[in-house]
Amino acid sequence: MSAGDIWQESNKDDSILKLEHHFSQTFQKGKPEYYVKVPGRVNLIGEHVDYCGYSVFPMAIKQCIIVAAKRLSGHNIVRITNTDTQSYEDVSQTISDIDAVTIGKSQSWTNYFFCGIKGAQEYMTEKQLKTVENVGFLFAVSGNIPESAGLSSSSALVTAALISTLAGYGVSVPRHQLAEISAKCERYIGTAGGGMDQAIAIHAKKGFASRINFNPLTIQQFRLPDDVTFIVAQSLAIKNKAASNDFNTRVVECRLASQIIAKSQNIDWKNLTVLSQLQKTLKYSLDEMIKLVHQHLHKSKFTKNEICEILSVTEDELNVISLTPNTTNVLEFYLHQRALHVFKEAKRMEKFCEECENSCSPIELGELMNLSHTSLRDLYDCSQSDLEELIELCKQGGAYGCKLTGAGWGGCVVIMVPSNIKEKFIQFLKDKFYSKRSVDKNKLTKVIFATKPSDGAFIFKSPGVEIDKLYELPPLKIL
Ligand code: NG1
Repeated sequence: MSAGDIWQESNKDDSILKLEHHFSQTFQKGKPEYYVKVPGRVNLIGEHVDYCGYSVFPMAIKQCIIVAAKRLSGHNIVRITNTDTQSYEDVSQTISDIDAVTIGKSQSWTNYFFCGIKGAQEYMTEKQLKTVENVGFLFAVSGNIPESAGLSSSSALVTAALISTLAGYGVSVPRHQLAEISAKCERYIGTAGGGMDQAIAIHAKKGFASRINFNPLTIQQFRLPDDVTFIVAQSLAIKNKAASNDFNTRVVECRLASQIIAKSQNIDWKNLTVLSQLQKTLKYSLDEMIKLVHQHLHKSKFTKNEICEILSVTEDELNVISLTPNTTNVLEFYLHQRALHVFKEAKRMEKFCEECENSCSPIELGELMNLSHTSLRDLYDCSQSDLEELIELCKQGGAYGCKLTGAGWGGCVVIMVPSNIKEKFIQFLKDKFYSKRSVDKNKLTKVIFATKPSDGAFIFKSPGVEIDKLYELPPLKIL
């Protein structure tokens, strides 16, 4: 998709019609002016490495968040409603009162949405764009990305809120910048994510998986083997990563690993926050980095006191330099295992891309996915018993490869199977895994489904609505 076509033709399927109906019922203000659609994703390889600066390899899925939007002239308020009224409350808020500190205090669905609005406002302030006085919004949201399942529902929501707000203010932002703004503003919720989810949500291309490189953000599209199908299966173990400090503890462990190795190499460690930066500074290969892990990080746990001694800082200093607000109470860190996972996963990711470009053998690609999962389980310690049961069954059912996708500790697995066994495989998991759990028969297609690489975010206007003429706002355009 080129940078210019974030605006697309109207696309009125059933979900849009339902959303439009909900919008009109709730706000009693006629029809939405425009819609923003943002997909979820699965990550095929490169797990828990984006926040260390290493490349990832996700693809967008067709499950998405859709926002129906209308601008309100003369009001500085935003009203947000969700089609799932049972689970999500409506909210009305003065836009200028949305602030990062309050957002970080709870993980309500509207706070994710506020992250996006806040991100849009900050971008406009930073670029000294003329703020649009007294313009508010009506937003109706619908979505079918399973929540807290590692399919990036939160980033899709934040990104949809960001694009909806910027579009409403008539601000043009290139796609790569949208991804960066969205990654930054989602951190207000309290997790120190690396940017994979927002980048794929914005840059995905139908039919392709994307290699996403960071610093600077670049995207390369890759074809996957023709005769395979990717299946997503939920473990049914729910993990809300913003509600615990597990995710941030991993981010911090990787940071501490890079700082301790940096100190051992006489490098100014205080400014080193990610492992890829350390590698760049040292000009070492990934294999050389792996050697450093073995030389300088012991396998047993590091206590906080020990880390303070090695880095010659007080606990208070360490809290400020290296930890996040929700990890200052963590007393034990596994640095050897986490750094080893990151460097080996970065190597696997490179191999995966080479394989896609060359022989594209499903057996080789599947093996790399399996190795990735084993490392996530054994070195990164972010698997979970239901996930493990599912992984074992996938292997028995004839998968080429399978792994947890996203942060883990529950959520989904992504499985690559030969296309000709797709139906049989899904039935196998239904019989062996889901039949033992109470899953409503009508919901089975939501807990296990085949997926294809889908397009990234786009905006489309309601048919017949002349957006640019509605208010005296700048034209709605995103580059
Ligand atoms: P999930 O939990 O699927 O949203 C998280 C991070 C990613 C990445 C993966 C692990 C956020 C928004 N997402 O994904 O950036 O680090 O874990 O590979 O923090």
